Amino acid sequence: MLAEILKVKITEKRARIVQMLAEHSQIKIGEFYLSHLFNGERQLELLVSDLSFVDEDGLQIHAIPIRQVIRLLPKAESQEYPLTGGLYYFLLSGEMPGLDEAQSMEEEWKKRMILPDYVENMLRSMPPDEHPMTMFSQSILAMQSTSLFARQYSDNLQKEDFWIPTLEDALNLTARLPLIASMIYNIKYRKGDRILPNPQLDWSANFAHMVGKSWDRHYQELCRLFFILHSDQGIGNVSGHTAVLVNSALSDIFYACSAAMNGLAGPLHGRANQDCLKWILEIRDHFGGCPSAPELEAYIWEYLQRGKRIPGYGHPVIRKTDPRFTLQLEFGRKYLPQDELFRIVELVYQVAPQVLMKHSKVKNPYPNIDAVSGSLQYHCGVHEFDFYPVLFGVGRVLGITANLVWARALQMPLERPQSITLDMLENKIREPRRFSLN
Ligand code: NMX
Ligand code: MLT
Repeated sequence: MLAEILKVKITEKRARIVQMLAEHSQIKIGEFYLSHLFNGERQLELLVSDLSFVDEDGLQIHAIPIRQVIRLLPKAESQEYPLTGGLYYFLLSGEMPGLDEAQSMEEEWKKRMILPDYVENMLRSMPPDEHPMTMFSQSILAMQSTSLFARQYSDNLQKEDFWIPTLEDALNLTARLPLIASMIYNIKYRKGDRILPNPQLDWSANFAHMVGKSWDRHYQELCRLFFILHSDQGIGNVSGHTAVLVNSALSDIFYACSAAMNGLAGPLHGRANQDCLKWILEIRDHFGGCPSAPELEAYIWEYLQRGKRIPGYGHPVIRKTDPRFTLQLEFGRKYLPQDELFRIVELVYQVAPQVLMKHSKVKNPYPNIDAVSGSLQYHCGVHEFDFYPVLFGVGRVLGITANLVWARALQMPLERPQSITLDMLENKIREPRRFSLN
């Protein structure tokens, strides 16, 4: 049924691209300057994702702002946050699902929630001090041998059909994510205990169940919110772009997502949630609790003087408080307003933007998705903050795999920009006219 819907949309979008290229292939979309080569290509519109878009106001999925997405996605009876299956259906199809469609995606995942034994054996044999993100990336990579795309590609799969086994791979990988993440958690922090999935539970609640929190309805709701908020963010971000780049070589979804997770593991990207919670704990320990606003202001000044970055603050694109931060803040205000760490997070939000504006060249002094997520996890008993980037990764693989299905559907080519040397750049500066004729 989903594949049928996709087939119709793929035909329509392929035709739009063919027509655009036939009629307007020489139209100028933008221009770039020398500075772009040294500022991480900020604001250059160089990639196409028809799933989501980020601008200074934050994320839109299929042109709907994330706050509305959360409001519109279907919720199961007596649940406060939407089913993650509905989000995945929406990402892939572009159509807002009803409860039936969301539940049918959840059922599809349940059928596929099986992990090859060797993944568990591999995880159990890894050193105890291995970072959980390394374990997560390795697990995804280890399953590459299960890729249907890779197998069918060797058997003469036609280009127009590349998306079909890619969709199968996407469904298989995403179904296994709660199993992999909970297994890593249990091996690292719960003496290796293994809890089997409960077929009565949805994908997110099953994760909560498999890390030993099936009794905790707040944690189930937090997981639903968390995974949806972390799912997609265009494909210009490091993890999204890495996946698209790797997949453009026709490396399958497992190769691409493993690579993406290695990018997400960086402190400027997904690891910021781990660093942020650690920093909030340092503040608590330094003051023996929640400080006053002037005390915190002085602390942050001193911290910035040491050349440090405030984790969870700033963004390459968004220029205000990230709506994904606000949605989580609202969860905290509802369920844990008196929690000490959450109160510190709220105080940092009051104090840090003004200090950052005065202190540094930061373009956005406001919080991003990572400034609050850890405090909610911590309150719900997930204290092991080096695990938080894995939780980010579980969400992000949803958006990445949906993008990769579409990248194959739209037959996106091998990415291969040109690189040039410093001498060549200096020659262009000396002789701009000669080069602008190119
Ligand atoms: N704390 C202190 N100084 C900052 C911060 C911050 N949080 N963010 C930016 N700056 C400063 C910094 O000095 C930078 O200059 P330089 O590169 O020379 O050190 C200057 O402001 C200009 O940076 P921007 O152009 O505003 O930001 P950019 O687009 O380069 O980077 C981030 C965006 C998100 C990487 C950056 O704001 C940052 O490092 N934040 C902390 C880490 C973080 O929260 N990352 C998570 C982002 C979201 N995610 O999950 O992926
Ligand atoms: C993300 O969710 O990927 C981050 O906000 C970083 C980005 O958008 O570049």
